[in-house]
Amino acid sequence: MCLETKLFHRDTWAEVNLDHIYENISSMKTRLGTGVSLFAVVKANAYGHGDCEVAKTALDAGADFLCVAFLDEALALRKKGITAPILVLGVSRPESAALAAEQRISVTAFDESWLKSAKAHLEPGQVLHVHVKVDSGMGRIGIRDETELVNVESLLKREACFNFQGIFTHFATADELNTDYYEEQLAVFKRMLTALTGRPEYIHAANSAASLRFADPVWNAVRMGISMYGLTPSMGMKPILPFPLRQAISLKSKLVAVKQLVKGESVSYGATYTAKANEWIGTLPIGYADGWIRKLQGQEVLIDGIRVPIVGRICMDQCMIKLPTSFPVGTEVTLIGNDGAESITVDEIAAKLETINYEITCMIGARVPRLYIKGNQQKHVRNFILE
Ligand code: PMH
Repeated sequence: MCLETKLFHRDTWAEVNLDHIYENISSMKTRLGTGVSLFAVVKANAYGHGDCEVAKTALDAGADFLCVAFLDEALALRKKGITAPILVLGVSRPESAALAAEQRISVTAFDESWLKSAKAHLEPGQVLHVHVKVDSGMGRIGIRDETELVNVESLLKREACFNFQGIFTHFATADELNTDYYEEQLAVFKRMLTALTGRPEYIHAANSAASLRFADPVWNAVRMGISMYGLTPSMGMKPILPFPLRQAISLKSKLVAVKQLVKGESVSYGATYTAKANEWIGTLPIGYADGWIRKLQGQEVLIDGIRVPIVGRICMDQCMIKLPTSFPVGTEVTLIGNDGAESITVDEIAAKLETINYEITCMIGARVPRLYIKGNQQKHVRNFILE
């Protein structure tokens, strides 16, 4: 029995090619050269790809740090044996400072009062690693005022319970071809840095888009997210990517039922699709509860290397496709990925849903097992439901 069928019991799964992730990181590292650290962004379950598998691959490929959004995501990585440095990019509760320090998890600070409160929650002798966030124009979190930054720096230096490990900002438009706003943000960040009396170990600003397009001596680390997964930060950037990105994720299913509808018979809730002639219809065990949302009605899938449409409304756990002819139950169907000469990219699904590729990989649900490919072989399966 192959690994795949032992570890999950419904024929819908996502394949994650860790070799591709490794290659994307290696290409970025070559581009960065020496002296610039790589922070691998594995928040949101590694953009839907699976946190510890991607984290391990990133570290193998030479990533220096991992980034997550919330402390719980960092703790989940620690629980799975990841000992590498981790930075929580978002807001942590000051009450969690002792836990973060104990687990050697770096946190983001963006005001003085947070640090004072965190200090009160640390145990004697503990040291909390802190990265200070500067809001240079994203308008999300961060220090916007030089005087406050100076006060934060002196507090961090004064108090032995803090290690001022890094300072960073985040760009709002680095993926847009017009660079005006990016340049303004960079100038704000540089001005803020000049207010400091010293420099922490890590200074980081660039996301994928900025690191794929620009280099600046002001930063000595980059935060690589979407490009690690082989996806372009924006459609506008596709023609100017400095190296090829290899999409890591595919989404697969199998026909679980095949029948012939007689002309005039309908399919699914609302009976919105009616056969115009005698038509072959296949059923797939994937639906909106897996992230394959109802707006994907009409989207094509691949079977035997050809494109066929999803017909009728997508149900919670199932959807139907129109087949050109009868196919055996058990035939593999590709919703994202390659089949023969045909391919459906994450970007195609994003375009269909009028959104960005980031949202597509994140929305593939926890009910879909992830099957990992490494060294060109099926390596292991992660089934979140049975964890
Ligand atoms: N750093 C921070 C602070 C981020 O929020 C993100 C992505 C990254 C780095 C990585 O960016 P990249 O994936 O473009 O390389 N954050 C988000 C977000 O909050 N919404 O979409 C992407």
